[in-house]
Amino acid sequence: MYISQSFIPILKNNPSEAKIKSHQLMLRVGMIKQSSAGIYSWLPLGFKVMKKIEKIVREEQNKIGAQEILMPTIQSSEIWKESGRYEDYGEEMLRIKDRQNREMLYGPTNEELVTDIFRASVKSYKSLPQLLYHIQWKFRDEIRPRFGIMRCREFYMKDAYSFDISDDEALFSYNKFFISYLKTFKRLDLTAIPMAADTGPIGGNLSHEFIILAETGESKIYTDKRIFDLNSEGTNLEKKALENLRKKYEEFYSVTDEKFDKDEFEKKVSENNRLKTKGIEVGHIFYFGDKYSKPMGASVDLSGGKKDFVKMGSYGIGVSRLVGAIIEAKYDEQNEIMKWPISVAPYDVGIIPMINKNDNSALEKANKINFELKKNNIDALIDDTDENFSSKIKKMNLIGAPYQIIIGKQTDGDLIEFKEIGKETQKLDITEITNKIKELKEKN
Ligand code: P5A
Repeated sequence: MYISQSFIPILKNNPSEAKIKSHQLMLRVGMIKQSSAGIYSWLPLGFKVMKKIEKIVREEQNKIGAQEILMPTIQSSEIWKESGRYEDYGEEMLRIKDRQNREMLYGPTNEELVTDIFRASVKSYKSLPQLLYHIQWKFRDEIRPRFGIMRCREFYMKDAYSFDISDDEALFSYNKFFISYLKTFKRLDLTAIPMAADTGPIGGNLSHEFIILAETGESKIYTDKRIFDLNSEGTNLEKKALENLRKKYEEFYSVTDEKFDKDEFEKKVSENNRLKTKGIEVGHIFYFGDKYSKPMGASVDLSGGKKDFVKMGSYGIGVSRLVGAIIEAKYDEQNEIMKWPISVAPYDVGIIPMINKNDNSALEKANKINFELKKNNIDALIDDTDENFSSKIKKMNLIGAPYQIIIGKQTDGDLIEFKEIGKETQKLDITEITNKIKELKEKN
């Protein structure tokens, strides 16, 4: 893709209304455009990144046996009255009336709707467990939408729901999502720490938020530094293995603000391992048993002839928020360099030819290189404008393709100037370059 033909509306300077770096960068390189308070359009660069994140989230859901569905954004108030949340949800819920004067709403979450789907067709314990998820827009009329897409009113969420026969089986499902979240965030090159959290309007008594550290985050966290050394490597999806994985994490004190207890923190964590900081909540999982299944009558036949309400959990990932969270974690604001992880980068490589008025040879060379890259499924953005070299580099550094190819006076013969953004330039031939990028893409 040529920059001259792309829709990447870059601003010369940082927009003054943006207070945190992800919001600044997203506006600066035209990833999003605000359409009204807390509501955004996604422009090509931002949309590309979000779609790549969505793909990874989907793959990791499928790996634990969750099945994808798609529920609508508009819901009937009836099911929310059944669960008792219609009034409780308060002003965050956007309520709408249709032409028959029926009360409808724009879904802030889908516990009721998915329970309604489940109860209509699943009748026997033999069909359990069921793990269902969808990736869909949500609306919450946040009192203070801020920080761009980090806390907005309309946002894109992956929400999953589990249905099980017993508490014990339900915790097995909970643990499947626990590992799936660790793996998802790792593929996005983020370290997200599970922290015991409050359940708020979703309900239940077991819950973890997945938090990435960031000074600009809205969640206050208290944790034991040693938790950062843990990972899920080598853990399979068997019940016991998953139980042990969660135990391994829960051994270390790690909580959000609402769960914080100073005495417990100081008792359990030695002074040099204590970390009080801020973070961004990128995922949140809940176990709430029969909170929805009981009032909504979602029960199944048990083996002995009795019936019981199914035990449920729900599991959310902020897909659109993750775009901002990755920027918060990766953007070097001082040097104005963004480096997207290759797994979600809007382009794999930026090609920067130095173009002179009377000499097209650099652009021709760029086209040839791009042809080779394309053959290997490597997506490049070529700066074909006649701006000066340093402003081209600046622009490409903001767009954040993790690799750059520079075609200038130095380019002689088959060797091409290639660099990982922010690092030293190397001289490689096109085969070496494609192999390097292909290898990295395959790993992710
Ligand atoms: C879990 C799935 C739920 O809604 N019901 C279905 C449960 N959980 S949650 O914590 O409220 O939200 C899940 C994730 O969505 C993101 N998120 C937001 N992103 C942008 N703007 C918002 N206003 C917003 N609210 C929630 C977060 O990543 C959260 O973890």
